[in-house]
Amino acid sequence: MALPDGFLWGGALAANQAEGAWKEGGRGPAVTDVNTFKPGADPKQYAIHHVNTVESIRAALADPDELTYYPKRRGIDFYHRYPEDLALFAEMGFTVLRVSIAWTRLYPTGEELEPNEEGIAFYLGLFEEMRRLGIEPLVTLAHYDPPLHLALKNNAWVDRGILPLFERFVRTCFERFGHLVTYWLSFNEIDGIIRHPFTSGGIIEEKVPPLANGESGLEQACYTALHHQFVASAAATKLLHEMFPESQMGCMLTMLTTYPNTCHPDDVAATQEKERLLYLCTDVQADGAYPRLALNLLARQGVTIPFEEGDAELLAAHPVDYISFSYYMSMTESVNPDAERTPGNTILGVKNPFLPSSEWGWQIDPVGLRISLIDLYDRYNKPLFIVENGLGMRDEVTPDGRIHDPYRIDYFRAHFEEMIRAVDEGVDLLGYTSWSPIDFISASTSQITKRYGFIHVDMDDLGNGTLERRRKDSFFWYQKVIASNGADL
Ligand code: BGP
Repeated sequence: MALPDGFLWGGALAANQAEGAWKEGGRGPAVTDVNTFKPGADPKQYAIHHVNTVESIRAALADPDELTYYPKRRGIDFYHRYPEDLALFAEMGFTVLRVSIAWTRLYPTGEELEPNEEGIAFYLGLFEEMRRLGIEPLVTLAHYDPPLHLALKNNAWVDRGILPLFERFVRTCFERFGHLVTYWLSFNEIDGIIRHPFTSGGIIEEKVPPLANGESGLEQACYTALHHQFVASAAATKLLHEMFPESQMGCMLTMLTTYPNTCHPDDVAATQEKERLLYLCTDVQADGAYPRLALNLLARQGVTIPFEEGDAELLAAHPVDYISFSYYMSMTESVNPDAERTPGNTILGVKNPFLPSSEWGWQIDPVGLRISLIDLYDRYNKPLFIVENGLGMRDEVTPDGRIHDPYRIDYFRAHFEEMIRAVDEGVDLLGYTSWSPIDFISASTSQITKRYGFIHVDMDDLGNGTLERRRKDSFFWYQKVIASNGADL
C-alpha cells in the first residue's frame, strides 16, 4: 500500500471562486460575476443553475450592492492575500497547487488584441511565488468564467467565432507563463456545460433560437458549444506541444460514477447509456474521436455535432497527455420514476440506501473513487490526476478559536485508502489536489457556508468577517499525510 516517489500532493482553487477583486487590475466581468446569493433564498438552490436573462445580467452589473449579493466578486480576496495562503499551503507540504487563470484578467472582453499587463503581472507573481515555495502550478485555462461580453454578444461558446479569441488567450498564457508551468488543464469539468450552460458555456437560454420544430434549442446549443470547446482544447494541446514539448495538457471530467439502482436489466441498460454520455468528453479528448454509439445516441435526441473542415483531424492528432477528474460522490440510476431522489441541490440522482449524504445531498462513497480510478485507467490507459475531491460541511469555530473537523479527516482518510488501493492495482496516478485547501465560495450555492478547506476563512455568506485564516484540525492531519506520502493516515 504505497504511492510512488514524486507523487504530487496539494489542493485546488478556481479564480472565480477565490480571487475576488472582480474589478481590480483591469479585470473585465465574467459570467460568474452575476451569479447571485440572495439572503433567505433556499441555500440548496443551485446558484449556477439560476436562469440568467439579459435583463437580470444587466441589472446585476448595475447593482449598487455589488458585493453582498455577488459573493464570487469578492471571493476570499485571494488576489491580495495569496502570499499568505501559499505560505499556509507550503506549511502543509504541498508539492502542487491547481489554480485557474481568469480569461478576463488578461482580455477583459475577450476581444482585445493585446493582453492586460496588470493581469499578466498578477499571475506571474502567483506562479513565481509558488515555484519559490517548491509548489508545482497545475493551471486550468477555463474554469467556469468566460467573458460576460461574449455571452451577451453571441452566447460565447455557441459561436465558433470564439475559437480565435480563446487561442489568442491561450497563446498569451503559454508565452508569458509557459516557463513556470508544466501541467496545464484545458476546461474544468468540460461535461458540465450540459448541466450549467451559462456558467461553463456563457449560454443565455433566452438568446438560444428554437429548433425548426419549435422545440427548445438549448440542448443543441450546449453540444455545439461543447464541440467548440473540444476543438479549442485540441488546438491548445497542439500549441503547447509546439512551444513546450515537455509540458503536459490534461482534460477534466466530472466523474459521476453511476450504479444501477437494481439488478433489473432496464436499470443496468439505463446506467450504461448514462455512462456513455459521461465518458463522451474524455473519449473525444483522450482518444481523439467521438464514439459512434454516442453520436447515434445524440442523433436520436435530435442533436447533431457541427463538424467543420479539419475538426476531426485536429481532434485525432492532438489528444491530451493525461486525464484529470473531480470526484465527490457516486450516483444511482433507475428507470422507475417513483424511485426516491437524493435531497438537496445535488445533481438529482436516485438515493443510494447504502451511502450517507452530506447536508447538500452529495452521497459519500470512498469505494466509488477506486471504481472511478480503475474504470478510467482501464478505458484510456493514460496517466490520471485527481484534481478535485473533498467534503463541503458547516464548520464551527469553538470559543478557543479552534475548528474541529473530524468528519473531514474521516472523509479524506477513507478516500485516500481507496486511492492507494487503486494505485496498488496498477493505476498510474500523477497526483491529488483536494477541493479545496481553503474555504471559499461554493460554485453551486454561491455560499461560503459549504466549507471545504483545511483552512478556515472568517467570512459569512454576506461577506461579513475579517477574512482571517485559521488552521482547522484537518490542516495538521493533511500535513502528516503528505509528509508520509500517504503512509500515515
Ligand atoms: C466542481 C467545480 C468546483 C467546485 C466543486 C464543488 O464541480 O469544478 O469549482 O465548485 O464542484 O462544488 P460546490 O462548490 O458547488 O460545492
